Amino acid sequence: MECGTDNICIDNLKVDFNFSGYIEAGIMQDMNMTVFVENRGENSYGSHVKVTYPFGLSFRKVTSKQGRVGCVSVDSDQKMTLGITTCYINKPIFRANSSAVFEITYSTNNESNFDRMVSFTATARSGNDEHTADSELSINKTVGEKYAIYVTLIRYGNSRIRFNITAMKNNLEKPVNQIFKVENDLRDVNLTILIRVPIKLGEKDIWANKNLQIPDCSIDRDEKPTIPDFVEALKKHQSVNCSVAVCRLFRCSANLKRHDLKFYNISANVSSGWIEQTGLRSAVFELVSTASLEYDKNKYYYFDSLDTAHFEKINTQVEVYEERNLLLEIIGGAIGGLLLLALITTGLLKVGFFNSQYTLILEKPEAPAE
Ligand SMILES: [Ca+2]
Repeated sequence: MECGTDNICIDNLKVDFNFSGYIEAGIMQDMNMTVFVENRGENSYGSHVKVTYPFGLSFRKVTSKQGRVGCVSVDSDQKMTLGITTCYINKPIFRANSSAVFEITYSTNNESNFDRMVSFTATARSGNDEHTADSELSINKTVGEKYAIYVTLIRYGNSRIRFNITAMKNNLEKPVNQIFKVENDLRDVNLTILIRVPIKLGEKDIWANKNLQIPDCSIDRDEKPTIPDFVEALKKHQSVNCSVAVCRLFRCSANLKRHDLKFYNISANVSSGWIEQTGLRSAVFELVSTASLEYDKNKYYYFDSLDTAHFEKINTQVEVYEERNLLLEIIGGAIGGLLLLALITTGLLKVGFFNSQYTLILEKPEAPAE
């Protein structure tokens, strides 16, 4: 035997485990737990590791990385009980000073609804009668569990409207349609889409309808601009956004299924009344609405860590122009044309163009007479 002179095999098992990353419910729908077992003592017989795992996970497979391993597993079938995976290591003898590494794959199903923290334990056992005192036979780890989501915001309706400011006494209106599309790719999710729409510049309303609404959204509040002197700001950048205008914040709660699409329409008439106070007679203003996503960060994490997909803006160009006086232009054009004609005629007379032409015409009819 390899158990020393006393002929008693005293093993010294140590177990540990970790997770590859975190629990990604809903993406891979698989999570891997890597288990490390060492025998730092003498030969160990019938050595095995018991892993307990929460309700909602199903045992899929075990993959050996080092040593031999064979597992059986029973999933939990109700919330308060645990699943148990039992893995035998290098059966029948887990030799002295050897180690084994294996990966257990559990899958999460879409319906599984964990608590935020999920607990796992691994316990090593053997058939040996004695174990050294410094054996590390049990370990418990808790893992945060979040649902991966992938939601994108896409804008529709970058458009252009035109206002003729010479006719602006009438307070013109032009229809505008700004649309945000929300696309949910990975899993069901509850979230809120926040939409900010400029509604007031200075004392004047931007939209003809003072009570601007977005279907499926509620009005949260009207936010004051951060830049009080909008006239100065708009001289530099003709962007009518929430820094210069009062913006209405809309909250749109959405319960989106996987692959759901949802559209949010800002569809109303822009009135021209606010333009005069800018002092600009000819400009292209950008009327900027924005949308962003809000979700429970304790429950969900964004699949793609890029923040860009969380935010989108729509610019509607509001072109302002002054009508030129058409009659004056026609008269001006006619006089100019006549002047040019006179100049050309004078020039041609000077070089004798008309004389030579005249001679040519006079000479022609004589030819057939001969
Ligand atoms: Ca011994």
